[in-house]
Order: sequence, then structure tokens, then C-alpha cells
Amino acid sequence: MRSPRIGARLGGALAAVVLAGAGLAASGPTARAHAPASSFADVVPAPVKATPNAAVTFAVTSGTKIYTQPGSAEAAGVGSYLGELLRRPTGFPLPVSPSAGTPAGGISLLLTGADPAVGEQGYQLETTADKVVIRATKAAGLFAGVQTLRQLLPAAVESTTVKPGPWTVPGGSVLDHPRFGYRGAHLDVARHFFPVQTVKRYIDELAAYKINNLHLHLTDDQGWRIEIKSWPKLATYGGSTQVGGGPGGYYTQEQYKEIIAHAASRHMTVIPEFDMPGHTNSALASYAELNCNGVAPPLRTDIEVGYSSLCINKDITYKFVDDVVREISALTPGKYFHLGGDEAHATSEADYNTFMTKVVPIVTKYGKTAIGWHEAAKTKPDLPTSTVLQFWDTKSSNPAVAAAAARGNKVLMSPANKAYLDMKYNANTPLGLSWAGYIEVQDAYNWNPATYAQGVGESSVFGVEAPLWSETLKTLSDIEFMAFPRLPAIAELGWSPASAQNWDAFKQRLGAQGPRWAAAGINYYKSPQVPWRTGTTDPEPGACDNPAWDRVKVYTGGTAVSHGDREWRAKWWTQGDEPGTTGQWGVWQDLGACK
Ligand code: NGO
Repeated sequence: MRSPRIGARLGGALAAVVLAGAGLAASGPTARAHAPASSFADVVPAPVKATPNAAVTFAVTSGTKIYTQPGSAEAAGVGSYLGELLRRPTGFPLPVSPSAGTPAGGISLLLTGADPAVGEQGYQLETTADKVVIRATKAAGLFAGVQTLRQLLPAAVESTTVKPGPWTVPGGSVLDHPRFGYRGAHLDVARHFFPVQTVKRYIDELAAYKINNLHLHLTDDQGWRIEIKSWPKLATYGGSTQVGGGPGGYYTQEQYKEIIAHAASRHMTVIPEFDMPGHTNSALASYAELNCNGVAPPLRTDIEVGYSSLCINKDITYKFVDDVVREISALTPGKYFHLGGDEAHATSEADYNTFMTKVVPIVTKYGKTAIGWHEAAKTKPDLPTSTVLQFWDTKSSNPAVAAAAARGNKVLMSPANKAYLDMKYNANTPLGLSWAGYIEVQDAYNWNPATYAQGVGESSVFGVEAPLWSETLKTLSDIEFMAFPRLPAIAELGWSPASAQNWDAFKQRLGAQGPRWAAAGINYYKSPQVPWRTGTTDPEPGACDNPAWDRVKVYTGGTAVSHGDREWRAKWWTQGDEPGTTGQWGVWQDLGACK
């Protein structure tokens, strides 16, 4: 028996619910054909304030229109994004046009009339019987409001094929804004290279949880992943392999711009990282002159760390750094440039100081603000207070970071034993590392970014970021398995007020995401800590009759396989490319969830 949830029913009365502390009741009563399948209590990250009105619902129908703020191309962009999102599962036309009003039968996205409390990234959302209105001061806020609206629709809204509906939104209102302006995810494309398509899809998945920064780890010992025109061998040679010895790859500058543009369309900023002076074997292997002894080392495909260093006392090192920072900065509209600085075990302390002192001004010269891993806090003389330090320690006491925070540097919180998405969930997890311990969902959620590191209080916290290192990860499906459900946990720590942090309430909200991921074909870890919801309007996928997809097999057109709870058919021949992605060899057609 499948029963749509109708959310918290409040006897028809308009009841204000502040999502602080205990959260809302999680389970709803029995199925009703036109009842909302989701509720305000299910939204991740938890909104600051939600006020359900159980007396009304709004239905998206074939006549629904999307209206956007007249004169705002950015609001129109959010409108067309919403249209794209909803057309796929509903099959409705959902035209987008400007309107300063809030016509009946519409979803209005307006940059007027929002409560100033929403700030630059927050929004207000109101659902009545005949319309949905989202108001914000900036398009980023409208985009965040659209993500909430998306979670208020039934889970089948995530389906890639047309579903019957009904597409009901619960009545009520939301006032919402983030705790931290910076909510990041990091992706290591150096240890294993991921094609543009995979990065775009991950961006889409992150945006659903109001992540607004993507930190791309573009260079490391095993691979250089971005074309640098003044040093072409970095990509063509330095990017020619990866961990385990595969062919690797790199983004052309055009492809990097394509990633940035896609992220921008999801109100997400790309932070590029050129990791130095350590983690540079791929560069040292590409150009002999960058080495102190003038000899290029071989490319590396193992996962050792801490053995490589740029040559601190050669002038060409700084010409090289200047060229790379200049080219990448010119391609990157965002304000921040990540210069790494971690695990420079092959660089002496004196050399590290010399290097950082020379390199931070290069970043500034090209108009960017530097972010470095927390080891940069030890640099003497002190780095400028504008430098952001990314905390990845597993210990809460780090005197150098505390001292930098006391001087005024901001700290981006990514403690490895909490926020690292590449740590295994438990000893049996097939993917991931375990040097920082196992991280179950509750561990990823139960920490406070503003009290975790000694001497780094709320006002010193720049934001929260979930790193995903790829030593063991090869495919989109691998990425998804490690990120879901922990990424939404970190996203909630970054967005929701500290007072809303409550594991028992969060695990219920998280449970409501499972059917959404199943509908979207997202591979996720079905943690036993989470009460996964199955009662949605979307049929739960059962077992597929087809054989499971096998990466190493060659499939010819017509072959059907099962993968990620869905069925896929090879359109022509394909090998290695994951069902759901468009790869260099072939294309898969989605035949829908397994019945
Ligand atoms: C460390 C190391 C990375 C590894 C990662 C694996 C940092 C900042 N440096 O984190 O090179 O890939 O752990 O978890």
C-alpha cells in the first residue's frame, strides 16, 4: 500500500511553527487523492520559520503560469529554471512571463515586498489556494525559495519522466534566510577526473540543498585538470593519467567556463584551487625547469601525499604561479582563489613562509581573495587578515588557527572527521578512506560550526564546506553514494539556525528525501540511522528484471540494464559511461523506475 503523506495536519487552523528545537511531527495520516504529498516539516535545510495552513493547498496544473519580476533578467532566469524543473515530471507547458502582480493560477517570483529579514540570500514563500508567491531582495533568494517549493511538491517532481501527479503544494508561508553566507561543496577532480557532465549534475544536486559555492580541486600530484595556455603541457601531459593509472583528462578553458556558467545558472560560485607548494607532482613532471634539480619526476598514480614541492628559490616558480593564477583568475568571475597550502611536508618551514608570502600577493594582484587550507595559518609573517583559512583538522584545538581568528582571519569549517564526504560511513563501506574515522550521518550532522574549533566563534566562521576527495571515487554514482545523505546534513548546518539543529527532527526530514533521490536516480547510502520514507505518490522502484549495469562491458544499442533503481537502454554502443550521463562513447535512454 502506498500512501501519499499529507504532512502536519493542524485541524484546519493556521498555526505558526518555528522550526527551532524539536521540529514538526513527521508522519502524516492516510492517503487522499489531492492531499499535499509533502509538508513544511520535510524541508531540508530546515527553514527559519514555517507557518502551515492546512486549510488550503495549491495545485500545479496544465494551466499554471510562472510570473517573474518585470525588468529583471536574473528573476527571469530563475523562472525559466523553475519551468524546466517542473515541465519534466508534469509535462505541463508552464510558460514564463513578467508580471509585477501575483495573478491567480500562478507561481510569482518577485523582487519586491520581501521582509528585510530575508537579507541577500533568503526569501519568503506563501502558498494560498490559487497561487504561490516567492519574494526576495535578490535573485539568489528567489532561487533558494524555488528549492523549498520543489521540496513541497511530491517526490515524483524529481522524476525524469512524466508522472501523473497530482502536483499539490501545501498551504502556508515560509520566512527563511541562511545562517552563513558561504555554504560550500568541494570536489577533487584531480585524483580521478570527472567529465563536465558529471560536475554539472553534481552542481544540480548541490543546489537543491542551497549550497552556493563549488570548490574545484583542479590540481594535485596525480593530475593537472585545467588547460593553461602559457604552460600547455600541464594539462596535456600532467593531466594524462589519474589514480590507478587511467587516462585522466582535463577541462579546456572553454569547458571550465561552461562549468562556471552552469553553476551561475544555479546561483553557485566556482572557487578554483591550484594546490601549492606541495601536491604539485603533476606540474613538476610536466616541466623539468620547475624542479630544483632540473629533472622532471615521473607521473604518479598512487595516493601518497606530502612528497612534492615547487622549488621555492627559483624565479621561474613565481613566473609559473603568476601565469597560472592570471589565466585561471581571468576565467573565474568569483571573488575567491584557493591556493592550497596543505601537507607541504617536502617544503621546509622557512621555504613555506617565503612561498606563501610571495604567492598571496599574486592572488591579490589578479583581483582575488586567497583561501588556503589551515596550515597557511602558521605562515610568518602573518598573512593578511583577508585570507580565509579552511579548517580540516580532526582536533578541535589548533592554536595557529585560533590565533589567526583572533587577528581577524575568517575560517571556513570543514573538520575532516565531520565534514569530509570521502570518509567511509562504516567499516563495510565499499568506497572512501578512513584516516579521519568513519562518519555516519549522525556524526556528519552533530557538530556546531561555531563551537567546534577552539577560538573560532560564530563571528569568525566564514561558512561551512563539505570536501569530497576522489582517491577511491571514479563515477557520478560513486560521488552520489558518498555525498548522500551526508551533504544535506552539512548543508543544513550551513543554512539553518543553530537553534533548529536537532538530530531526531533532522533524520525525519532526511527520510523524506529518500523517495526524491530514488525518483531522480541519485545513488545514495541507505543509512540505518534514517527512517527512510516510502509513502509517496511515486511508486517505489522494485527490482529490475534486467542485469545490473557493468562498467567494463560493452553494450550495443537496445541492450537494457538496471542501475540506480532504474532501467536504461543503450541508444547506440557504450562502455564505461554511467547510465544517466552522456559520455564520450554513447548515450543511455531512461526507461523509468523499475516496476
Ligand atoms: C587531506 C589531504 C588531501 C587528501 C584528503 C583525503 C587535505 C586538505 N589534504 O585533506 O590531499 O585527498 O585528506 O581525505
